[in-house]
Amino acid sequence: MKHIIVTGGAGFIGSNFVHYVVNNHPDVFVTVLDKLTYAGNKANLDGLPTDRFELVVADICDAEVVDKLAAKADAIVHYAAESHNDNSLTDPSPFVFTNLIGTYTLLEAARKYGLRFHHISTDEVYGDLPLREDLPGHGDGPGEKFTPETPYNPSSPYSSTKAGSDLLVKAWEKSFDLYTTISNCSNNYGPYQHIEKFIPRQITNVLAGIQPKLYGAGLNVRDWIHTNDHSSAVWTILTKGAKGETYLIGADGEEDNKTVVELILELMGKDKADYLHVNDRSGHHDLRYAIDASKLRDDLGWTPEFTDFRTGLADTIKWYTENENWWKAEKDAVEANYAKSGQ
Ligand code: NAD
Ligand code: TDX
Repeated sequence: MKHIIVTGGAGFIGSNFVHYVVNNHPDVFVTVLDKLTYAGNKANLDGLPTDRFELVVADICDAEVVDKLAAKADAIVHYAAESHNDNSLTDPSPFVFTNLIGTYTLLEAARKYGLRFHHISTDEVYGDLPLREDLPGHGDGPGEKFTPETPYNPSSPYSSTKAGSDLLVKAWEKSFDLYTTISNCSNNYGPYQHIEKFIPRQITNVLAGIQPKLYGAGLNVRDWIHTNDHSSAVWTILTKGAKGETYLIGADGEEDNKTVVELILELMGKDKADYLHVNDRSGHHDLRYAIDASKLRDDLGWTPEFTDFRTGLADTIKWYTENENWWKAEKDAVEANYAKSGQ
């Protein structure tokens, strides 16, 4: 693979992968295809050598642009998506276009030129799990974490359009013999995450003198993985993954939201109780996500490196503290938007 297209490569996770590839694989040229929505940021690609990558600003639904780029490439690694659950509850429309029509457009180009296709998806396609204390195996028993065999059961317009995009990828593999793989990853954290998301929102709240905002009682559990580990996993699957297979990516990082908010406050030298409970996510707020990544570990030999959540969170706090220029201009608008729903 000498030339890969990375869609959504100016977003949080896609840009981490672009840096990972450019830094570790000097023989690969990267074309980033990104529309630069509110979530995309050119600055996420700063410092990359211009002879190793290019940024093409366009929509993945634009079949003409996609066709031209695909004609020159060997593979598509597909990150671009509308990615925030809360936004999908206010206006599902861009989720349907980008996540479904966009994925279809890329698959058609991959089919025409016979490209390798890796699809980035989420554990949210599986719905949610009961809390550990309500399970006989305390969360580790058979069927108590997501596996590639877990039936799809998405809750939100975001997760349902991601589920639909996964199904398109599976169909293009079966119907047209395209060499596809899918990865479903758990919640990512790290530098460059948009401040609408849980962890960076709370860190930048503290930095801006605003109290952190916890939805409901904060008992919901997320399985946190550092975005650097997500990138190494995707590279492993892209280069070693078997055709038509799904791999779950996770690093055994379950924490409830209340614990995370309290840890952020503690690491930032504040009173652990200095946060507000606000309106819960509307509709069905998924209770618990947990990944069984044994297929990726056992079959492809991948292991995560950044498994100390406290250290990873401290590094992330340091990054947002030192990079106020990256997030400050957007903070008021993001908070004003949340205020409309009492959050
Ligand atoms: P993000 O919102 O930070 O970035 C999305 C990127 O896609 C942005 O750069 C945006 O400009 C671009 N984009 C959006 N619509 C586009 C379009 N129509 N055409 C071209 N570019 C477009 O998202 P993220 O958190 O980096 O997530 C990336 C991928 O990883 C998504 O597919 C998401 O579903 C998946 N994922 C995210 C997480 C997480 O915790 N954030 C976990 C598992 C999987
Ligand atoms: O201010 C907040 N307070 C709060 O308690 C926000 C923004 C969120 N929350 C809660 C809701 C969730 O239980 O924190 C948890 C995490 O919320 P998000 O950061 O919005 O993530 P989530 O809904 O879990 O989805 C994320 O992980 C899976 C990503 O946004 C998705 O793109 C990915 O697929």
